[in-house]
Amino acid sequence: EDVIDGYSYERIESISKFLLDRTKQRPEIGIICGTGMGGLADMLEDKEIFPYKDIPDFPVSTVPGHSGRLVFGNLNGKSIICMQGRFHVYEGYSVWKCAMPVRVMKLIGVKTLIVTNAAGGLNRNFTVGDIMFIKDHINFPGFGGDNPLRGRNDDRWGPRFPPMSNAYDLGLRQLARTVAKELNLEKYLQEGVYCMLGGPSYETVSEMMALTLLGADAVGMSTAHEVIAARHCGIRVFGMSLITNICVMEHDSEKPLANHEEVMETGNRRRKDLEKLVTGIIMKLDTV
Ligand code: 6GU
Repeated sequence: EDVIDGYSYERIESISKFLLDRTKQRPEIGIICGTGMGGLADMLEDKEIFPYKDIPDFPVSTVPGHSGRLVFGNLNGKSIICMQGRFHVYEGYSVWKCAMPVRVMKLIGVKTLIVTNAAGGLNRNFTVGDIMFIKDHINFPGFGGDNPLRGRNDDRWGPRFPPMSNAYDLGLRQLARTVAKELNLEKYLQEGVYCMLGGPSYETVSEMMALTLLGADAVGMSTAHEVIAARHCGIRVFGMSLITNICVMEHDSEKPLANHEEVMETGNRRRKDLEKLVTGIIMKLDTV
């Protein structure tokens, strides 16, 4: 058989059952923490922590700066499930495996997913430390046929050919803008298109220029496949990128390129603001 089976519905059901048997929490909000943003999970109260290695049939994440655990907890009385550390294609996992935890969240009862990531800024108006609300994505691996929904479709998740227009919920973005205003974070605020590439190498100058021509404002190595899986099964999505470095788009430039240390450091510097933003959004979620 040449058709991808991925994780069957039943396999994901048994993963979610494993978790539901071990926690009384029934979160309707999920968070995926990007590089350097694991503090989002740390701020939860009454945490119940499941390291990926202790969850049967779960992959394990291998990147420095990513803890690799599912955290259940409360934020001002609201139950949350948080992926502290995500799976990346460059670790060697297929996109459908990387996106699988989103389906676990679905069976746990998640209705709204907040995804965060560290990204390189392509838009010339961006500066390091900006927060970009994602209004759309370009799923580059998808251009080549590598989509998390590739393979047999199980209609219990969603349709064979799901639309991806309005993948990033407008109502949630408007709410997030209000929260950012209240927190005086407007000066760091951007809104734009996130482009996912597989990594792990950063982009060449010519590749960055090509992505800019395509309309991308930021580039990173995650998120798009998770959002596709979420939209497929009817979870609404809010996404934001922390701009950790600015892409140098000149050939023969002496300026240094992005490095993982810079990405981590910017994450640490703006962590508190991101946490406040996410908390504020979650507090107001009932209103949209
Ligand atoms: Cl410049 N590129 C990619 N692909 N991912 C990043 C990045 C750049 N900066 C942070 N993450």
